[in-house]
Amino acid sequence: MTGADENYDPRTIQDKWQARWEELKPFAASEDPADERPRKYALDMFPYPSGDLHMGHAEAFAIGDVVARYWLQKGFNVLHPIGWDSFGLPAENAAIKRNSHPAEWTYTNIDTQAESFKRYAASFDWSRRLHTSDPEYYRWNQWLFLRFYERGLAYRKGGQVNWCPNDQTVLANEQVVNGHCERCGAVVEKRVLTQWYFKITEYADRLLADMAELEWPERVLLMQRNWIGRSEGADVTFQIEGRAEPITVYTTRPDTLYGATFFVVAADAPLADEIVAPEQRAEFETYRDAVRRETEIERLATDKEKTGVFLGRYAINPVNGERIPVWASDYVLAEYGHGAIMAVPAHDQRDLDFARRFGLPVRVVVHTGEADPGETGAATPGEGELVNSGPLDGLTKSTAIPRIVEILEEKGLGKAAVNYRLRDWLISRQRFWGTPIPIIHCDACGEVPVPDDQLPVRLPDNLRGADLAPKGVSPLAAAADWVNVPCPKCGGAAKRDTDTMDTFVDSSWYFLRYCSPGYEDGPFDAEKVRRWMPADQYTGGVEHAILHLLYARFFTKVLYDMGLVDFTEPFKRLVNQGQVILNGSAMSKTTGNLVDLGEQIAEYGVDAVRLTMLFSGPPEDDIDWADVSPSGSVKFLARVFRVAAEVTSAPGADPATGDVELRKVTHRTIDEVTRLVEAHRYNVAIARMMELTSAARKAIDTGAGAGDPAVREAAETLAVMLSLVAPYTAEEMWERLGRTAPVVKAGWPTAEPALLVQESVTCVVQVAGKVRDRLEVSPDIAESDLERLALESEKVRAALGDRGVRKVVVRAPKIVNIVPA
Ligand code: ANZ
Ligand code: ZN
Repeated sequence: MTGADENYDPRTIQDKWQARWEELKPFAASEDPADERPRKYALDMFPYPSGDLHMGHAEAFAIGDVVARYWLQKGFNVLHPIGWDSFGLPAENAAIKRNSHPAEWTYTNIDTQAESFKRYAASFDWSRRLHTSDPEYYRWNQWLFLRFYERGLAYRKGGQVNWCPNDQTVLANEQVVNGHCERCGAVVEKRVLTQWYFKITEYADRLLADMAELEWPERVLLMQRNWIGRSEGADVTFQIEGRAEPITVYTTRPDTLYGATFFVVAADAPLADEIVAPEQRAEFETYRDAVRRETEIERLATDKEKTGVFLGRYAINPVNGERIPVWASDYVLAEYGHGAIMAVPAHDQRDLDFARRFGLPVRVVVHTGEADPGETGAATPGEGELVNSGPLDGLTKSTAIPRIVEILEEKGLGKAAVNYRLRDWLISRQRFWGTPIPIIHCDACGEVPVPDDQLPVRLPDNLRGADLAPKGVSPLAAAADWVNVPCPKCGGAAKRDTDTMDTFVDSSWYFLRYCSPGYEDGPFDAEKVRRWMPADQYTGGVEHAILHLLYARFFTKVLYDMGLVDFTEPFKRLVNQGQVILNGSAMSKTTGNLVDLGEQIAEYGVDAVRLTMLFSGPPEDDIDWADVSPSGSVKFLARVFRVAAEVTSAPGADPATGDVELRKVTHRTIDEVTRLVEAHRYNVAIARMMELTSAARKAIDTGAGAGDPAVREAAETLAVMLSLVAPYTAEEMWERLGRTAPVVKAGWPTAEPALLVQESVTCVVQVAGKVRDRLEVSPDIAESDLERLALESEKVRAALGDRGVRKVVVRAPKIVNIVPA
């Protein structure tokens, strides 16, 4: 063994093995029916091709890769695919700037990212690669749209929608974050437009109920639950004087019905316009127009003074016949419940603010023991005893609710009701680079679906540059030769729908397409999907907690109802990685607070970057790149590499004849790392590998020597374990050890139970120099653990009495000396 051989040179190793893996294809999932290995599906959220891979990708894909490689080592037939979410606005904006076609920018970036992924040693089955902007893919978006359409789950309706003035397109509610466009950050406006929707509300209950079977982070489930926003209450009908039709309101507090002192209709709802009295119309219209100009943020701000207009009408309280004035205001939303409310100022803060602003009466109907809200300005929403409420007097809030619902139901004045915050998913966009909606509008026949055999409806390829500039209507509208087509039904002159689909449609089912890419008879081969799905683990960012993850769950349920899949949840287990940040804040090109992945790799090598990502902490934590040490990772890799390079025993040497102490460390490491990897505690698993490396080093230098079979066993174990984290180094170690590539298929080691038996040692605990207790502890107990155990000892506490501790001296594992204050 020469010195040069023992040098760790990441660049040479990377080049060598990247080329070899291209030949070996160790990561192809097998579809061979004779392959009896159990299957696992490791899914990563597919990237948007915004440029080259960045640090965020490097983290997410390092995590997903550990999972896939672990399963491969464990002998599973693993599906670990990759593709690109390649429709979307940035490509279009780039094309406008460069006077080119969005496809040019998109596919160039995809190629760059694909090369970088290969360099990064991501264990993908490249034969399944897909791009959602390929007609072979988006054809099936269109096909699925048409199936949704047939089932009444895709429909067009007019109404108020969110409009991003910057991107010049509508947005789904899910894409409006605190009143801002999720993509560009502009303040979202309201417009009244006719748009396409998917009826996700029909699945609200199932989306809630099925969460019980998901092994997902609790905070993601909570975000989905809140977004769906199920509430229980009652619908109550009020007559309006001078109007035949009664008006229904939704309330979560029907028990407070006797405390309703006024009535409020959403100012921008058609109902307000319909019922306003002639003498109030002018004032109302001025107010309504102002409300329409408000952004969602202004509208829902709780600290803003309440505004409104009296509509000159009265509603009749159904239980006591009382006449209460009807107002219009912006704090009632047109799109929630029935767009109208009974206002109970004593027990609802918004109503109280409104009542105080306009001098409306406040009547307490639930006695909570708190001060009078009319005087304090603080509503009392809590539990209490009912007063001023006829048959409800003396009941508590929680018994009064079912009682009043019963009374209302008997009299036909109301009924129990459930409401959701969730709205239908608005999917049409007025931009070019997306899936054309496969509908043709005919004056004679109305909406006519494009027949299946005419799919895909391809994007026209003659639009480029300035043709794509946002103009409030889809750029496709300008492509006359594309838009004007004969009606498929009557043959008359008709026009294509010119909107494209939200790109979240593309990502709602791509994981199914991976199971049978290239399939031509449908979006996926049901048989293959049955084999692989649901995905065993899904890895990606928490920013998708609501958007993508909710939509994908919805799609899966619809496909289940269509009989196309036999499961109702797509992702059993979800892992959300944290962000890679720098100096305490998010990385960003504009502020220059940025670390370039390519530069990190050039400087430290792929393996060190991957190792650093995984070693920095648990996957869900943020990584501050200013606090980590890629050069420390390089040193560790060099150290572990040298251990393998120095082994002199022959492959297959019987470890049973080797040094028992080292073997014990090796097998304890196997046992612990297995459990740590299963629990996603990769950082701790790596720490264990480092300890084993030190033990092996010690054995070579001052113990059994490089020829001992136990040293080989330790080195081989390290190579296999490291193949999850630092694949290039592991592969080179494996080869140096005289084994055959690829190491990722070497098989995960199993710990020998006999070597796990831990003797204990007796630790003496002294207080002020006197022995007070004896603890049986593991020989490799950490100092901090030992200190804690000693301080927790009853005998030690008794000896300390009420004295504090000045100092603790720990000599693990044998002595702890406590110096009292
Ligand atoms: C009377 C009442 C009394 C209410 C009380 C609350 C407390 P969630 O839980 O979000 O479903 N509401 C109903 N429709 C509304 C709309 N379109 N815009 C604004 N507010 C609306 O909230 C339901 C409650 O929000 C309903 O119960 C209603 O006010 C209000 F002491 O009715 B409540
Ligand atoms: Zn027609």
